[in-house]
Amino acid sequence: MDIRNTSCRNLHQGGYRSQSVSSGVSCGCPCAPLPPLPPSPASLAFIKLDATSGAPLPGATFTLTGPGITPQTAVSDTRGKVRLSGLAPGLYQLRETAAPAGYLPNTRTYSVLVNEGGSISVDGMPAEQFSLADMRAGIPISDAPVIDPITAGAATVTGTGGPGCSVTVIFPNGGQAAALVQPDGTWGVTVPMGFTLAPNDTVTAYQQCPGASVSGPATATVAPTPPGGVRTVVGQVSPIAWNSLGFGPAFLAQFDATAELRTDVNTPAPPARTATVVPIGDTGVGQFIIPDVPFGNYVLYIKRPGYLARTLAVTVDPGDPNPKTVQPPDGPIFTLLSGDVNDDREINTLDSAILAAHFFTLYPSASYIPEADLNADGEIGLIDRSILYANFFATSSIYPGAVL
Ligand SMILES: [Ca+2]
Ligand SMILES: [Ca+2]
Repeated sequence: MDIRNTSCRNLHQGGYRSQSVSSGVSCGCPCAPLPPLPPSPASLAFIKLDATSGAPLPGATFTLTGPGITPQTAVSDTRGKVRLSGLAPGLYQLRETAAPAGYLPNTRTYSVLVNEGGSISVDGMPAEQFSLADMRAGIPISDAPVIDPITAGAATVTGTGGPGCSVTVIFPNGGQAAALVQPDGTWGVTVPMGFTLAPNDTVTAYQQCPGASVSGPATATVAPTPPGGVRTVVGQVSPIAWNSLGFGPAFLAQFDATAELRTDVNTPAPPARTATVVPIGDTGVGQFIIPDVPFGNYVLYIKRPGYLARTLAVTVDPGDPNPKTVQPPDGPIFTLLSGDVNDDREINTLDSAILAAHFFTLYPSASYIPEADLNADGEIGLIDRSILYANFFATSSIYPGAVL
């Protein structure tokens, strides 16, 4: 059997082709190549025109890109002149990246060839004969809005634009928010619920002004929250008048609870970091938002007059998202138990004595006290006493993770 043929067949079966082998012969030229002449930087200059009138058109932005160069940008001046200088020999691409207001941008990409001798051609035509005209738009195009710098976790996106124009913001999750530009030229939208802006996210905004078409996009990249910064601390609270009996939205509207970050359970942090618990629609749940909390260790203290305080050790540090959501160990919502009339974190005879002293008083009489009106119905009466006795001897220790 011929081994070479077998080998050859196997190679072909494997899908390979034979290769030619380099002979290794080098060039016999005796002289070294001449060193290249230093490239002579060239300049490309051309005129930007109004396509209808032929008049010079200022305010058009051009960008020149090419291998190994930083993109170069130039704007046409009052005489319509555009100048891009310092060009080394090579092939570049020229594009109009922004048209003046009221004009349709020229979308073509032009090839710019800079020769060794410094002469330039555009799309094969001598640069001296090159000019570029923009069509006036049938409808003027709105200017793109300006987006203010955004940091990760921001709750709002703001910027400037034309007063009376509308701005639409597109978020990385596809969510949109729109706002009217105020008379002072500012606008602001809220980041969609359930979405948090992360570092390096891109936010896009468009502007549309009355009588004009939609602008091109404006974009902004989300910056990381600076170290040593702050976080917004948020959480949810729900009242429980007695044991697991909940109360509805009408009750919650009167549920004047506050959430506070303290340096320890008995010491409010200086300055005060307190927020009111605000009802979330008709859900029967309220939300607190404590902004600008510096990194550190805190005790979260949630209190409604007449209810056992809820406490929780909370650490705010750079690893936290913004906003930072705090929740108790037993679920997403801090529930509060009623009957602690004197606010000593225990429901006992002291509380019942105070309630008895204010028995059968009605809001807004001087003897009515909200902390004894446990079901917040405007009357201190039998229901409140029943609630208090149902919760008798309960202390803040019923809450897992409580700081006592
Ligand atoms: Ca008490
Ligand atoms: Ca009552």
